[in-house]
Amino acid sequence: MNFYLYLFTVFILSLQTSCAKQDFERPWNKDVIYFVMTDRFFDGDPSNNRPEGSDPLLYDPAQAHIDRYHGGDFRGLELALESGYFNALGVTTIWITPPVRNVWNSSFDLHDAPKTGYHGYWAQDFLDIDPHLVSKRSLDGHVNYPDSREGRMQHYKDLVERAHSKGIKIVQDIVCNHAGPVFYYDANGNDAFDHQLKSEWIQPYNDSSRYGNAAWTDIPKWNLARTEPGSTQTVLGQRLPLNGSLAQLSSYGRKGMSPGSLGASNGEEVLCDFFSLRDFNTAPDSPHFDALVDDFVEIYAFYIETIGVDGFRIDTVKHVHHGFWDAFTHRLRERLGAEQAEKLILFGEVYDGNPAALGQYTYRSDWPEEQGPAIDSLLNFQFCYAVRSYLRTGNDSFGTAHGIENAIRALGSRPQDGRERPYYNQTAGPDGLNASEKIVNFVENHDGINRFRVRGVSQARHFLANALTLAMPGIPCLYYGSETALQDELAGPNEDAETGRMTYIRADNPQALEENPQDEHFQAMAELIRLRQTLPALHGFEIQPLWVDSPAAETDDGIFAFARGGRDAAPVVVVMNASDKKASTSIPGHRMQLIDSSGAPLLQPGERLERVPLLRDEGDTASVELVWEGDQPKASIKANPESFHLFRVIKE
Ligand SMILES: [Ca+2]
Ligand SMILES: [Ca+2]
Ligand SMILES: [Ca+2]
Repeated sequence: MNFYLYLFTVFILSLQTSCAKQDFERPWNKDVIYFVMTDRFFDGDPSNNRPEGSDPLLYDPAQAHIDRYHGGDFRGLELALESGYFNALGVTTIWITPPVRNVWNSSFDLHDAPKTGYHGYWAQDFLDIDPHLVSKRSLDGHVNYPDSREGRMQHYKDLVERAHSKGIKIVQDIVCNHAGPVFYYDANGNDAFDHQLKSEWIQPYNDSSRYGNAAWTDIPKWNLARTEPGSTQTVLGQRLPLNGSLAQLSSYGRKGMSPGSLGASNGEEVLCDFFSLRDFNTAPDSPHFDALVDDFVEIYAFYIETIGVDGFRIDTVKHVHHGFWDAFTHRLRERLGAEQAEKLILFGEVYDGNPAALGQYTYRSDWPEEQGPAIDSLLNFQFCYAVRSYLRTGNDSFGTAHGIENAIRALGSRPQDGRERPYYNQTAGPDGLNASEKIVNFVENHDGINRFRVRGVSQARHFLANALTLAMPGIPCLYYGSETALQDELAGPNEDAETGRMTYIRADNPQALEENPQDEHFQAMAELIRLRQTLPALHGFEIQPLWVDSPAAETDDGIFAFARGGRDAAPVVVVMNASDKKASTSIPGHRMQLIDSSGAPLLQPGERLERVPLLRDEGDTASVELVWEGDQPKASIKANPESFHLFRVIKE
């Protein structure tokens, strides 16, 4: 065979195999997740911005009103995939907001402020894709998608396949806690939905019983209708035997909502409506429990098996009975079989900074009889809050990194309250990794905690926070727009706001898709992502905090340092300085001790630390003074203001 022809053949073969889902051999700790709100990424197809029959008020062509549709869609993601945008950044997984058909408007005060389902968390049909997201034709123009569930699912499947062909996994955001406002409470007893009355959307929490006046809604222009699917369906040639439980009022709690209950831990947070979103009654002793679990398992297994998605991010975990998660995760893994279950990740959202509150869901409620994992891992809100206390204090001031040290220690320790189990389940899941090893670290998201970079938070601080996320054990998750340090100027550091959900690639500036990868911040982020993937210590699991800013002296103000690797990989030392002055890993009389997580020296005599050069460097930005006390290596590493450093151990 001609050599060049041979090369070409190998190239084609490798392309073909990389398209197939089962060829993702990399474990989840080697992935870097990019979280995107599909409606806010890029409007690749303006023809779907006002689906047929929808209220035209719900779409904002200016892409300014935070509560209305901005037009972002699957085509926008496909165009970004094709342009090589995500590959240039180096992210390997895209987590998309729920793509299912939503209630399009939820507002008792429509005339003043439409509040729309652009984010995807208000399901109306769990087995259909929202018409705002899909196109009439495939990207190459060769396939027409019928205007039906079938056509919309085909477009979703094509999007997932396209991502796979670029080496990128897709994580779908799923909800089991609630549907959208699919029924109303007939508060005035007139057998009609008076949508201008708040009381018909939201009823006060009823502790003792259920409301008997719930009735299905039907307002087509807002896509308000009885939940689907209501019976067995066949989609893309796949028959889904369903009990129809989602379309039965008896499957819902119908207890109303109290504003305080969302932060409660007395059980109300599990039983109440989420504002006007209708709560499923997920109690394991309810008559419909098995039917409800099985319907969710069947529907979500379809997205894995037939659509090809690689994992689920699970919404509102703490608002669902723990026993529901036991049954759902077990039955889903059984339903998929060993081979698929091994590739799957299930990570959950529990809006809480306490590791005991987070980690409990990695255990089954019948632990210790059953040791295996329930939900694989959690979004690490403890880490998120800790990084914010350190780096997002506003006006370029900084806090302490002690909270980050606590979050690191929580991954491998147990509570001090006498409980016999660690915070996170250490029993490996089907993929061989445990909950600590798959913890999902992030510093910003779409909810009230908002973007990291708001008013008063510099680009440098934002970079440090993301660099820290990429240097942690677990799975780093970056929020869309963070690659160019997108700033939310409407919100400040101590405000609860969702204003960071802005459109990233704006309709009036589509060339940003090509131009942003040239941005310096983008390239610096891409470089760190590459380093995480190529240095085994950075995607490994071993970590040892080495230095946290001490109140004893000012010489180390703003410093945080830790070691990665040591026993399981060639060590890397990470040093960062959050202050606006030079600072070092030492105070008078004390230097940073260089040890791994077992307490053993990171360096042997004859070795030294060598700084990994980074794009963000301006000249020599850190100096290392290494001293030996006997066979114990210690270092005073002096770092420039607001700087981030990686050091490798090399022979002299
Ligand atoms: Ca669109
Ligand atoms: Ca009424
Ligand atoms: Ca609930």
